[in-house]
Amino acid sequence: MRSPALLLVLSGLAVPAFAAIYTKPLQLPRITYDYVIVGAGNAGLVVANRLTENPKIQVLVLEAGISDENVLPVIVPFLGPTATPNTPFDWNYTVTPQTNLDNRAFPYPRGKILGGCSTVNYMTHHYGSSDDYDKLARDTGDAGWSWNNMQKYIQAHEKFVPPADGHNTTGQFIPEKHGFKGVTSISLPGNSQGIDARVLSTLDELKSEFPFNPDMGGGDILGIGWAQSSIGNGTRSSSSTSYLRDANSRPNLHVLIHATVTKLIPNGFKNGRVSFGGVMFTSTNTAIRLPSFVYATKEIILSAGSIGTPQILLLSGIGPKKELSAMGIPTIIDNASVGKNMSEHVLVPNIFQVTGSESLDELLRGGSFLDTSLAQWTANKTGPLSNSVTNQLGFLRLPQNSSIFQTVPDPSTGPKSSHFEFVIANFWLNPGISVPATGRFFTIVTALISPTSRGFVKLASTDPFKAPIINPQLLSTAFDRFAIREAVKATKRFASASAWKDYIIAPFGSNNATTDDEIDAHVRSLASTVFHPIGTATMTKAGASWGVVDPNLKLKGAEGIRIVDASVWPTIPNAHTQGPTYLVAERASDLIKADQ
Ligand SMILES: Cc1cc2nc3c(=O)[nH]c(=O)nc-3n(C[C@H](O)[C@H](O)[C@H](O)COP(=O)(O)OP(=O)(O)OC[C@H]3O[C@@H](n4cnc5c(N)ncnc54)[C@H](O)[C@@H]3O)c2cc1C
Ligand SMILES: *[C@@H]1O[C@H](CO)[C@@H](O)[C@H](O)[C@H]1NC(C)=O
Ligand SMILES: *[C@@H]1O[C@H](CO)[C@@H](O)[C@H](O)[C@H]1NC(C)=O
Ligand SMILES: *[C@@H]1O[C@H](CO)[C@@H](O)[C@H](O)[C@H]1NC(C)=O
Ligand SMILES: *[C@@H]1O[C@H](CO)[C@@H](O)[C@H](O)[C@H]1NC(C)=O
Ligand SMILES: *[C@@H]1O[C@H](CO)[C@@H](O)[C@H](O)[C@H]1NC(C)=O
Ligand SMILES: *[C@@H]1O[C@H](CO)[C@@H](O)[C@H](O)[C@H]1NC(C)=O
Ligand SMILES: *[C@@H]1O[C@H](CO)[C@@H](O)[C@H](O)[C@H]1NC(C)=O
Ligand SMILES: CC(=O)N[C@H]1CO[C@H](CO)[C@@H](O)[C@@H]1O
Repeated sequence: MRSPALLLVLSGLAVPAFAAIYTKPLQLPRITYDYVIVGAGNAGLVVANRLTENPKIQVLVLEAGISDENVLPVIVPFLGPTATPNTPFDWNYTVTPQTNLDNRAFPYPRGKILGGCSTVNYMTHHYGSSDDYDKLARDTGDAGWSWNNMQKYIQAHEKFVPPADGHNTTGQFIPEKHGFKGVTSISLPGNSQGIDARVLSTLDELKSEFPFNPDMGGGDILGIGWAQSSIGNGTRSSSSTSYLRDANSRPNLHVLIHATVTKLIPNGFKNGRVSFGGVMFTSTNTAIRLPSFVYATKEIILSAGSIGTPQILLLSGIGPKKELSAMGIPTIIDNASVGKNMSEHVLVPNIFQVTGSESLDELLRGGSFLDTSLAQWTANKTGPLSNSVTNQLGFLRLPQNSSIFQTVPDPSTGPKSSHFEFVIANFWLNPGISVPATGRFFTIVTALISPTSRGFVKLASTDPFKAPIINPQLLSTAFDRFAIREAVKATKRFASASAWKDYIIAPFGSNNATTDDEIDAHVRSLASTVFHPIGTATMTKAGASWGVVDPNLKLKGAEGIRIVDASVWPTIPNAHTQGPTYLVAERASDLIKADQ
């Protein structure tokens, strides 16, 4: 997706400069703050915004990455998939070779930029099932995490806005479930993908298996319906363009970019526990790389994400003593759970060859269709580029009588939750593998939503600039392999509806699989992830024998550190994970304020 037009548009974009952003440590007006937030990502900027609502509270955010100003691929929605992997705003991680995926290793992007992953993701936005939150409340013994209580944070977070094409959205969502006065812009699809009517007709023809869901936003997630995305006015809405922009003019909020945090520093004992107050970091924007220090008088908020957070904990001597000792790191808090129980949504693209000229593949090939689409987007933020990658998605359950349930208990978070997901796209949607030079494609992406495999993140080196080892151990259980196989079979039933008869020519490549063995081979050769890691700093009950944070998100066994990001979710929600991360960060802000 490279074209000369990209550069032209880039130079013509006028995005207002951020006020509170510093680029070198010496520019910081102070070294002591009430709160130091590590990571200006999805969650970190929510907390930064909420805490600085009180003008007396001084907050510093340290971010390893760059500014998102004028970075076209993270502004134009359909270009989102070009923002990673291996770009100047990606951490460029790779997973270890995956035993159950033909020993393939593949890129594992994470945003290294203001807004973190909310700036580089595919913008699908929703919150998960009510079961997800009610299970979290049960598992942690804190009713504050229940769906009943968490829904008020949807009102605080989202500003539901009209789609880019201004179409009549009656029947595509349920207004009562949404917020219209929050911070982050959310909207329904802003451009037809050409197949919208075929999808709706399929939901009608095969309604017993694929029922229409009138609102995919959250709570009741089963069925297939219109996708909601973090897009407003045909432009990406990230935690940077929303929560940070919103707090830009506050003199009590400072953000330092190019600042990689390397260690959390203890400053004594409090209530019989190790207390932390210092943060060590290294600027990558100075001639000589020397460590710098800042101090938090109230709390350090660790929001470095599911990979960065365990890495920083381990570098600070907080983690499994055996592993730390083996690396020569003195153990400050022995906790076996740090970096463990990582959970992911496995993704498999199921691609079909199609007829006609409706598909959007030409956009990926960067020809004249991309040029005219960019011109349209530049002129008035409409057209195919104003839209995300999908117009319809859905969450589905395995039948109750599935053979796997004779040996494995149902791992979904409850009866209103799913086992797998469909993401429907009218083009070649195969993350990491380029579209062939010719041909037209339609993709039903399947994702495993209730995985039982658990992986881990651990240090590869004591050098904070070396990537940690990331092994999600995808499809390492019989349940996971069964569920993804059944998900692929479901796409074949979906594609057999009459609406596709004059559209689909044939399955593409290994999607021609019919037997279980062939389907398993198709999965092993193509599967990757939806980039939704959670669980590496799990929340458990206070006093539990495992877990990293208490239900109030305070680091177990420590004073002065709270963890606020996707890593605290013990079980992966029935959602793409930015929405659940936003809600956790909104409630975390209330919990922090309550302790002031
Ligand atoms: C390619 C991709 C596509 C995705 N698509 C979707 C989607 O369509 N919908 C959806 O809901 N979710 C999607 N996700 C997932 C979702 O975006 C993430 O789950 C969520 O944003 C994570 O938020 P977080 O706050 O936990 O972490 P992040 O947003 O990653 O924030 C962590 C921040 O900490 C910084 N940091 C890390 N280490 C350090 C350090 N040592 N020092 C200083 N700073 C540090 C990082 O640079 C980053 O800015 C996608 C993710 C990716 C990568
Ligand atoms: C990731 O790769 C890109 C492209 O090679 C590079 O510009 C960037 O600096 C890399 N990021 C990191 C964290 O190494
Ligand atoms: C939108 O469509 C609904 C029914 O389909 C109709 O009742 C309503 O008047 C329409 N709204 C506008 C603004 O046209
Ligand atoms: C979107 O556009 C409308 C109308 O032009 C404007 O009022 C609004 O502020 C814009 N929203 C954002 C988030 O830019
Ligand atoms: C991983 O999670 C399970 C519960 O799902 C728990 O029993 C186990 O102790 C956890 N492991 C670690 C190392 O925390
Ligand atoms: C946006 O611009 C395109 C041409 O580039 C035009 O066809 C379309 O009508 C415009 N849309 C709006 C809402 O102004
Ligand atoms: C499950 O039940 C349905 C009918 O309710 C039946 O068609 C199907 O064959 C059953 N599947 C198994 C694995 O028993
Ligand atoms: C399915 O496609 C593969 C190529 O991906 C091909 O090798 C195989 O022969 C095809 N099988 C059938 C039955 O068409
Ligand atoms: C698994 C484990 O070691 N968990 C521990 C994490 O740290 C807290 C506080 O030290 C302990 O209570 C947990 O048992």
